[in-house]
Amino acid sequence: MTTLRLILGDQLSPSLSSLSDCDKAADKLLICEVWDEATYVKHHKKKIAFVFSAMRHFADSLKAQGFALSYTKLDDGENAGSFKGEVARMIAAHAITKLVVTSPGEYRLLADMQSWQDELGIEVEIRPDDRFLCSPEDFASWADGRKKLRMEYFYRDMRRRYRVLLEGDEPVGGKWNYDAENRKPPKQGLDVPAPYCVAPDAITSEVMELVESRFSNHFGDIEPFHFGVTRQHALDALNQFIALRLPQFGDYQDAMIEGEPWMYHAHIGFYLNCGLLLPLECIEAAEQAYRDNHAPLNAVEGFIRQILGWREYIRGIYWLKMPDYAEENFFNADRDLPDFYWTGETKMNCLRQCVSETKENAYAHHIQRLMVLGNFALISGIAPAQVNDWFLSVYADAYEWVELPNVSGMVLFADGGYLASKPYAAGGSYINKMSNYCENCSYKAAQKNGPDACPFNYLYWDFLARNRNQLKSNHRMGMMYRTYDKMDEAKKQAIEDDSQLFLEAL
Ligand code: DLZ
Ligand code: SF4
Repeated sequence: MTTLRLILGDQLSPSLSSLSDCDKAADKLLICEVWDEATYVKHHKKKIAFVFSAMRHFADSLKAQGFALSYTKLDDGENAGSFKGEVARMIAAHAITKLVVTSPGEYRLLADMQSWQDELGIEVEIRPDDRFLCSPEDFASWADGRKKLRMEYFYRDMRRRYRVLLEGDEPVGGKWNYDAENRKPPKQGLDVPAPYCVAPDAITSEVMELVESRFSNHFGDIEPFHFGVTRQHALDALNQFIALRLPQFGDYQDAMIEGEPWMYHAHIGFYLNCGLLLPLECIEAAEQAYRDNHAPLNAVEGFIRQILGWREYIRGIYWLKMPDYAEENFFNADRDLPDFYWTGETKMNCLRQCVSETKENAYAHHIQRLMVLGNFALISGIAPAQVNDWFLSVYADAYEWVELPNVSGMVLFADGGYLASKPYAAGGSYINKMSNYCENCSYKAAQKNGPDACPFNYLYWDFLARNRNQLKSNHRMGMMYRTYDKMDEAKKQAIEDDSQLFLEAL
């Protein structure tokens, strides 16, 4: 009568539900590096190295606490290559009668696990992942009866439920949302602090060699590697963000500067999404910084909204809408993802910068992902499945529960407006306003048509024209269609011709 507790690579939290009643003397724990997980999309090398190193460090910390943990390395001769195969090996070796696991972050795995009880012939208990602040059941009852969901109302409920940034029952400062204050363009001479960096230790170095040899055909640079890989590192990264970056996080949330991939963002998504940090401790640290007069309200509220509001909201949508959500394609977009998403070889400097930083860091900040990489995919009509695959594989913080709704819903509007009220499409002038990328571009941001014009400019209007049927009843798009309709025929023709020429050359 032995219980096995399986811990996945994004479940590196001691408070995990699958461990809550663990009997150290009797139960077995399993953490395993498996080929299936490392290759179901071709993850960035740095992402695999990060996850494996964090898994190995977490396993060591559990062993040091006296847990009977088996760890399977990718190259172990007997490695079965899949979670189910590894569980089966444990059953054969240790007379396991029951498996306990915390519900995984991806639908495909949950569906797989639901068949294990029959296939493996032992009791399988899948427990809720209570590291999140809103359960799928709570979210479903919040969403029940609403035709369209809006994050803002969900977020207000969460603020009240967790009593975050409240005075009595009202929001601190009188407003729930200070987003309007969070769009300052980058100033000359901003002194952006260096990001949190940890030199690779022996475990990380070993993993880096493994990744270099086994995943050499995956996208991305393995060096330099400076992510944290332990709970203490993750806490240090959080504290460094609160101390050095949070005060300006709000102001420059949408700003992009060439050669400054990290800006004032937190870069804690890697740690949060694999379990090395928990959401409430990040929220509390930020609120404390406001109460201590260390950071202004627009920054603190904006940061908290990402974690308490947006992160929980999109996870709720994921579990509410899967598996159909992965198939959504409102605009019937079917163009292949251009090669430059992998190579960075394009004359468009904004895309070149964002791709090359992604390749180097397995990271790009929110507005690079949304307004440059995502916006381009949206307005040029790239097939959602390919865009989703790209985002899921290249970012070290990406798991499908977080990636899919962000990309299909927020970036591509592929769900037709279930998650967002309008497509986040924009021409070159927004990128020009919020970045200095256009200064070093072969194209001219101010030029609207012709061979030197910024492609975002004509592609934006072409996107509206192409998708008029789908968008004409969206009242938030009305003004843009009225502007388009006022253009003379020659201008409309130039938009169509330039777009066709450009898209064919992709
Ligand atoms: C991302 C990832 C990778 C690359 N490799 C593993 C692995 O070998 N073993 C593991 O337990 N988890 C890995 N992960 C994280 C899983 O993909 C993640 O737990 C599931 O997708 C559920 O969110
Ligand atoms: Fe990007 Fe257009 Fe600016 Fe070039 S001009 S950097 S393509 S927005």
